[in-house]
Amino acid sequence: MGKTAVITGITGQDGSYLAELLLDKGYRVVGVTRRTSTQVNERINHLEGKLELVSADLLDQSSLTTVIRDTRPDEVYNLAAQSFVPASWAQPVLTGEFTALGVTRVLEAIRSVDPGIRMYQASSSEMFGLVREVPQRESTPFHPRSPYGVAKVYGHWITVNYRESYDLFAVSGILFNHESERRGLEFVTRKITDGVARIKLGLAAELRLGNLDAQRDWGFAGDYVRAMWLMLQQPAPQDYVIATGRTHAVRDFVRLAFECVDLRWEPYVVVDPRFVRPAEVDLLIGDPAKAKAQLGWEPETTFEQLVERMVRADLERLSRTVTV
Ligand code: NAP
Ligand code: G4F
Repeated sequence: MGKTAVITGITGQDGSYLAELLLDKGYRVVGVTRRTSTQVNERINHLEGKLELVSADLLDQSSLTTVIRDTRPDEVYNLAAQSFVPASWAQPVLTGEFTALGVTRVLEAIRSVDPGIRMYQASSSEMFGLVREVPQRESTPFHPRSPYGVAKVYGHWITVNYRESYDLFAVSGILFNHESERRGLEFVTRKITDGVARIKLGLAAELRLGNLDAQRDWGFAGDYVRAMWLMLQQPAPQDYVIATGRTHAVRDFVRLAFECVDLRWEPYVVVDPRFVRPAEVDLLIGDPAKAKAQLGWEPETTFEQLVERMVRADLERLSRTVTV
């Protein structure tokens, strides 16, 4: 009999890639969705019939406990969160409820039903914020720079605390930015590749962005969900940094993306103060040495391949909408 996994955040970028990975491994996969008046499951529609979907919300303890009690998973991947950093200044309390206290609710559901269930918490490099060390590793102190980052620090420490208090197999993956053609359009990489494709196809004249100097350690989401699974297969629960070990400025991503369609970026990109944040995370670069040594994990997709595949995917998608 294969294992059962529950994934919160199944409709998100990472949820869709993780579901594919676990289904390939023979898992029964139960995805948690929240009730909405319209069902937009575009990232997992291709998995219809293979996934079980159940309804619960990170705000609602009893719904989470019911899902765990009824499905009795071997593993729970808590990927659900309010994950967009700018929205966390607009909705700081809600972000705290989802992204911070939501983690406690998932841990409580596991503890009350079966403390033997293994749990993965989606922690973030945003916790490093105003970085105290370069590159950032598991031991680097946190200094979050947004309500989102603060909420993720809470989620990280409550996971560690439940591990230490109740002996749960609960791990925290400190993942650096990871992207794909399934990334939300509001995040900078996808905003750029979508914008480049629109400009190339004559659907847009400019691309408005904020801080072009911010540096991020960008990897491919499909590589990163492998690390999540590996963390739950270890003999003991531990936290890991998952990153490529390379960093690039937003400007580099922009330049490469325009080069993919044989255009220079300068005539099209407009810096718009509306997209500049109240407090910025200037530089993220992770040290994935522990993950490589203990999990045998390494990223397979380079930065250049990532930019190329995202631009190609957006060009293909938008080409289908252009009438000839
Ligand atoms: P995403 O695409 O924004 O997906 C977020 C998911 O959370 C969606 O499925 C969303 O459901 C769900 N969700 C939000 N609020 C919820 C609630 N109250 N109850 C139940 N579900 C709720 O995020 P992602 O990029 O896949 O990231 C996955 C996780 O990793 C997040 O926790 C994120 O903070 C973290 N993380 C991401 C990165 C990255 O670079 N991608 C890096 C580090 C950490 P709806 O579809 O209904 O909105
Ligand atoms: O793509 P972003 O919005 O991602 P950010 O803030 O780094 O957060 C993402 O990665 C985290 C991991 O470190 C996750 F935890 C989090 O959930 C999310 O997935 O912005 C990246 C950088 C920022 O420095 C931002 O100021 O791009 C800069 N940027 C410049 N112009 C912009 C824009 N970001 C966005 N979203 N939109 C712009 O127009």
